[in-house]
Amino acid sequence: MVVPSPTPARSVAAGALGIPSIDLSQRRDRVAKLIARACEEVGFFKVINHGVPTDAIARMEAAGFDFFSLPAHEKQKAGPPNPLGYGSRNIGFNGDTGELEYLLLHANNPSCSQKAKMINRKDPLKFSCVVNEYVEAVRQLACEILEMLGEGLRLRDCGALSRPIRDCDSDSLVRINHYPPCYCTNKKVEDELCTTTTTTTTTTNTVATATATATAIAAAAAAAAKSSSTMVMNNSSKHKISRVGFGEHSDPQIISILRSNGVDGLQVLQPAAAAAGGEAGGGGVWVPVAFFINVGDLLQAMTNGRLTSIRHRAMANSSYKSRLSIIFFGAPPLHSLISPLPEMITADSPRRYRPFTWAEYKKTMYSLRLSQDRLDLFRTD
Ligand code: GA4
Repeated sequence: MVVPSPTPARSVAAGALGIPSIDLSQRRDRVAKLIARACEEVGFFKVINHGVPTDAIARMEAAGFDFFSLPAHEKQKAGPPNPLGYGSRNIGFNGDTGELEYLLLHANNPSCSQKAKMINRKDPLKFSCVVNEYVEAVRQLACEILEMLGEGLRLRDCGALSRPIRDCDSDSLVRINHYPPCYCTNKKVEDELCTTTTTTTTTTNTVATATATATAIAAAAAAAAKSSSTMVMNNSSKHKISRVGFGEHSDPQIISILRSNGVDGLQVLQPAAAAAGGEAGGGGVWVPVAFFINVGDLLQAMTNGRLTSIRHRAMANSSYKSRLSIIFFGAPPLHSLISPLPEMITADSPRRYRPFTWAEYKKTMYSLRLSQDRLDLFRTD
């Protein structure tokens, strides 16, 4: 079933949408309520004071930029993405494309496959250590957020949402997307592309554009400036264009945690000592702090539709800088049974989804296009 085109809407700036920003250093009971409210009302929010070490983020971003600055034939050795590995423009197996290149890796063992060994041939161990360090910090963040969500939703078992991701057989993934700078010499083409973009953007979609607004760590930005990607379209052109980099979709897993080195992002001022690698600024150091969190399809199913897996998309880069986003997709083990939690099924809210395994859901998702609504196929009504 193909999802009909969303109602045409304007592109709205992220700030204007009022995306909730949650400071995780507040009292736990307050944070738990805020997370539950953000998940119910928006399905998307950003977190600050999340505890993921700044230098782990910087090392991960630098490793991404190092890889994407390799010549195309070197990068191709880590591809094709079937489904894991290096991909360029092609997304999934059913004809979706986007203005990006990416690395898709298993979160539990990022360099286990022969392909992954091609990512950093000189030092595969270093690459895998950097990814492991980042993934473990972000997995911990994902699980803490899910446990607080459980408290905020007053679940009897507050670990029910996080346990599948903590499981050592968890099928979680990490994706590094690289959106090269993208320019156009032809003003008419630019206008056409920009018009198309504007008329198909929905309010909910713009949240992913917002994900492009977290600011780069200074070290990674320096790496970006050095990056000589083979996907850069035309360096000599005058006009910036805005196109879909990764089309509209919802994330299939339980929870997604995204960081981006977007150009005009959010920063907070921290004491100099607290922020290694940040950009110096007056009395302190400006460091990017936000992670963006979104509810995935499985969390929608486990909460019987009380939380909604938000549809989003990412625009292709329209700046002079390469943009890198890193997303952790928290998923259960392949054979876990996904079913609405008992307390989410009530007289007012009867069961909406039949039980299914993650393996079954994955099979369905890979048989469909990016924008298709897969969870609908598991509804009981
Ligand atoms: C969307 C979320 C993740 O990026 C992803 C994507 C996956 C892929 O790129 O291989 C999918 C897409 C995502 C959903 C539908 C299918 C599968 C591309 C596609 C057309 C890694 C995931 O898990 O699902």
